[in-house]
Amino acid sequence: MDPILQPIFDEVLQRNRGESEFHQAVTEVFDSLGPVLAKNPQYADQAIIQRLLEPERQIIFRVPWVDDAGVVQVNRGFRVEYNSALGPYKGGLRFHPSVYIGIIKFLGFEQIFKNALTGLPIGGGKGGSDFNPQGRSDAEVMRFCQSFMTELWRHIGEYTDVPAGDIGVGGREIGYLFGQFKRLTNRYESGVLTGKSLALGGSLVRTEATGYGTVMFAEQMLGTRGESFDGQRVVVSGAGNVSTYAIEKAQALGADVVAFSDSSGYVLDEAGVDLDLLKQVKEVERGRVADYVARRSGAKLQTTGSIWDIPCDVALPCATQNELPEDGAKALIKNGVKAVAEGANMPTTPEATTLFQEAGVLFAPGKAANAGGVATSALEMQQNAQRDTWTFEQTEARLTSVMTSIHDTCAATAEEYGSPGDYVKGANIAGFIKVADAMITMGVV
Ligand code: NDP
Ligand code: 2IT
Repeated sequence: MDPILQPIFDEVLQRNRGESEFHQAVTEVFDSLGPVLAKNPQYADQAIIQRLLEPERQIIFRVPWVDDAGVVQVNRGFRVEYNSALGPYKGGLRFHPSVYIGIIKFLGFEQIFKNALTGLPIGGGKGGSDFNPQGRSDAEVMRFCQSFMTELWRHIGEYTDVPAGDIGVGGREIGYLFGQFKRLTNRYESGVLTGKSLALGGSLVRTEATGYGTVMFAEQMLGTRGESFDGQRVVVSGAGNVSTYAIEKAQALGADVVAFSDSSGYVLDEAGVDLDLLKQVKEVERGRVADYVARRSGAKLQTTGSIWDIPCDVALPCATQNELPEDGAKALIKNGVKAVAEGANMPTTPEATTLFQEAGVLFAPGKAANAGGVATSALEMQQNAQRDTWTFEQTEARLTSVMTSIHDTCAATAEEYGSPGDYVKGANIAGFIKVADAMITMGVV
């Protein structure tokens, strides 16, 4: 690590004890910043790094609710309003039992740079709860969301902080959250949440945007080596929002997608994933991957081993953090993988990332490759502000141009700072400079 950054990192460890995912996300950014600080002494002089590391505001709250059996449950709610140099705090809410402050801070920290890369006016934030929606009825999810919003409403607003979905939070949850916000504030403020259903002022393409955007980015990356998705064999982890629409776009570009997963195991379907069946099982029935296999002859469910053992040309980790470790990278490289693009946030461990880069595999970090979701959220905010709705084609065209611009910015920045082809450095440096310059312009605030 750069000598200017090492003492700052030591302090990060000291002041944020036990938050291993946050430490990992900071290390990843710090590993890119040495040449930037050498070229731009004003960032160190103005303590930009120290200010960026400290969230502007962190809210932790009790979320009590009553389950269907009449038992009182207590969860913990979080909203980390990380950085608003470029616009209102913007980022998703995650409902998953693993959620604690270290996960929300890693996601919020990454979100600052990701949102900067979109070129749209959004700051960075993240929130969520350790609530586990799995196995809960619609009525339980509704009561939980209403209790969660009963605290959150006072902290958010279209000019302040605009939450959206993430793991465990989709259109259903956003609808319940919006309903309770409206009831508490007596304001139909569409721009306070994104990822809304169309009936509540949502945007076309927002559902598809993260997965589509990840594939668009990977397509651009493959293009630099004269390749495309057409005819490639693709493995996608996860079976949620990002995975489903990454599969849809990869198939549309002519790829052969043969595998997906959830936390119960992975499915190998050599005939090519039946996306209509996957959507029926996951989006409509909220089932498990075993329900897909039960209705699809030839598809096999594996509950041991790793999805990354399946030979493929392109791997798209789209489930969760640290799901692609060193062993997975070794197996993918041995089997000749050409490109890896992160649909999830920080799915590849640092050791695995290094292996891909050393092996010359094209590698797209999440803060660039999965930025299509939040970019389309910003487009939803634009439509809400205009009280307008754009067509699917118009919105997808904007998404395509944002993803192309992020790709080109990352590639050009990597080149400028002496690491051509290194999209990790390109993304970290370009995102950092955008936020740092805005912070300097505003003085010490
Ligand atoms: P979903 O809840 O729709 O899907 C998550 C998928 O990942 C499910 O298949 C889930 O399986 C699996 N998964 C989640 N946690 C784990 C775990 N600990 N171990 C194994 N599998 C797991 O979430 P999204 O698709 O929205 O999000 C996926 C990733 O993409 C996350 O990293 C998120 O932060 C990131 N992302 C999402 C964006 C969005 O717009 N939604 C935007 C940018 C990034 P199971 O159901 O069994 O838990
Ligand atoms: O990680 C992410 O970028 C998201 N979960 C989407 C955030 C958003 O505000 O749309």
